[in-house]
This record gives sequence, structure tokens and C-alpha cells, in this order.
Amino acid sequence: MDHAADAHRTDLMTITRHVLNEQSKYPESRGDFTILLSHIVLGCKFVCSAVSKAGLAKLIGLAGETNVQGEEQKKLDVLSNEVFVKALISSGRTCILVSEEDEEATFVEPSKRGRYIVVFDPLDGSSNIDCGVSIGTIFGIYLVKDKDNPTLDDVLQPGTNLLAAGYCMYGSSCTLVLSTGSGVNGFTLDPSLGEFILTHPHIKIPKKGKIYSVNEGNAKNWDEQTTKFVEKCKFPTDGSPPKSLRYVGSMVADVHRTLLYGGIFLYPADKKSPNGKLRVLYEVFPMSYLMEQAGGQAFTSKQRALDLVPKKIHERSPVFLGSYDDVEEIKALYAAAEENNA
Ligand code: FBP
Repeated sequence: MDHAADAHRTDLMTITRHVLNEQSKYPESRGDFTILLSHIVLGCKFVCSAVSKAGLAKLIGLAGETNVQGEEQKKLDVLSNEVFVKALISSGRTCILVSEEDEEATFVEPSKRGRYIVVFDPLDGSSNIDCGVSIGTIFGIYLVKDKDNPTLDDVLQPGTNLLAAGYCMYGSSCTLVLSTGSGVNGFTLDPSLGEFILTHPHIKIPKKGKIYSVNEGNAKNWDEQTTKFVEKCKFPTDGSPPKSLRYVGSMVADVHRTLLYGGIFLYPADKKSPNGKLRVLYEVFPMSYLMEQAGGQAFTSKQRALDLVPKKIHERSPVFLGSYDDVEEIKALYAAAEENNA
């Protein structure tokens, strides 16, 4: 580590500076988006600190409440949700909030309302919280049609209408990955500065990968196409080497690795979960948006994931996302099945 060079590193591309540069491309912009993002970043810094000292601060374990998904909420789930809801409302830039932890959408009171809708999973990967394995926050940002008359329809938009999406991973380092529609950039939190610094500019996912990521514990309930695809990953028939299996069980961690190394992450539907497990608005859409912005793709077993139009705020969908060529393979299997059934 060249501390001297580091100490003289004066041209810091912080996430705020990066977004301000992006904003300067839109002369009509009033800075609302930058202000909103700075409040999301504040929430991520708070959660990063809480997660890193969870064991010390007795933040491990259950909160004694259950969320809309019927899941027992962890103390950190509740704390993270509270921090993000308060930060987003205090930004004065939000109109509607949808959180994985709240049954209903939150309509911000008119005096504090802005024109953005934020859908988010305050702490994703809850099964890994208590064992210190990487977890994260996922978010997506939409514009409301009319902030004076917001409705639930404003939230139930296709993912193609997203303005921006990102996630923050709380792992060996704290990494925030963001897209505002012109590519994907990664920022690492420098704890000594308390600033997210640009460390992964213009992330492009490799066209084809050597890794597949899925919970094989569900294999007996998979449909024929998913079973065939995973079989091909393990026993390729085209002479290529088998793919390696990597599965953390935190979508943020599995998607982050997929974005950087390539390959495919899948959470398919199965007999037990006919719509899969992952939620469309604040898991599938943001991650699919980032994948497409990085040159990959995301598929539901029926269509491009971002073309989905959810009917409920906590709707679930199967998802296959990652390197373009790897997702093409699973799309071909479902297309062939559809043709055979036609
Ligand atoms: P939470 O948001 O409730 O944590 O659930 C989502 C999730 O933990 C994802 O992060 C992960 O990809 C998936 O569920 C793991 O599910 P499973 O344990 O069934 O493999």
C-alpha cells in the first residue's frame, strides 16, 4: 500500500462529485436527484456502520416482529428500514416509498413531498445477517407522474421506466454500485474519509462467464428447462469446461460477483414457489437494470425482466440474470419448450 501516494491523492472522485458531473449534462436539472441520492448514500453509510458493529452493539438476532412476507424481522432489518424511510422523507425529494419491510407503500405528506418514487430492500440477504456474511441494500428510483395526486399506479410501472438503480454491499469493504442510465459505476467507502470513492468505473460484465449461482437445494422442484440449464453448466456437451457453482444466498453479493466476474445468477420458479422468491420492484428490477446497463441481460423465463408490469408492490418473479451469452442459453431452452408446447 503506497500510503505516500495515497496521502497525496487529491483528485477524489466521490459519488457526489460523480453524480454532480452527470447532472451537469442536464442544464434544466435542479439538483433534486443529487439531493435524493445523497440521502440514500447517508442511509448506506449508517447501515454499513451498524452492520460492522452488529455483534458489539447487540444488533444481532430477531426484532420479535414479522414483515409482510411472513418473515421474522431481524433487528438490523427494522433499524435499516427506519433509517432509509427517515432519510428519504427528510430529503424532501420523495413522493412514494416502497420497502420490503413495509406492507403498504408510504405516501409522503404533501408538505415534504418531491417528485421521486423510491423502491428499496433496506437489508437484503437477511439469512446471512447473523453470521456476518455479505448483505446489502437494493434501490430503484422512478419519477411520479403528478406529485400532487400520487397513486399506487405510479409505483406499478415497468422496470424500463426506472431512472436509476443501485445496491450497496456490506462485505469485506462497503461498495455502492450505481447506474443513472448511462452505464454502471462502483464506489468503495473510504472509512477514513467517510466518502464513497470511484473505484470501479464503467463496469462491463463479461459476455460469457465461468460461474453459475443458484440454490441447488430447490433442484427437485425445478422445471425441465432450469434442470437442463444447470445440468449443462455442470456437464457441458460442447467441450467447454464445467462452470463453477458460487452461491452466497445474499442477492447483492451474488449479483455483485456476477457483475464483476461474469456468469449467471438465477432464482427460478419451482413447484413450491411458482413465482420464484425474489420481489419484482426492489430486487428483480434494480438488479436487471444494472445488468442491462453493464451489457448483460435479465429474463423471467417468459420475458425481458424489465418489461414486467407488476400488479402488487410485493409481487415476486423468477429471474435469470448475468452475462449476455449465458442468459441467451436459458432463453433458448424456454423458447424451445414454448415451441414444442405450441
Ligand atoms: P431477503 O430480502 O428477505 O433477505 O430475501 C432475499 C434473499 O435473501 C436474497 O438475498 C437471496 O438471493 C435469496 O433470498 C436467498 O434465498 P434462498 O435462501 O431460498 O436461497
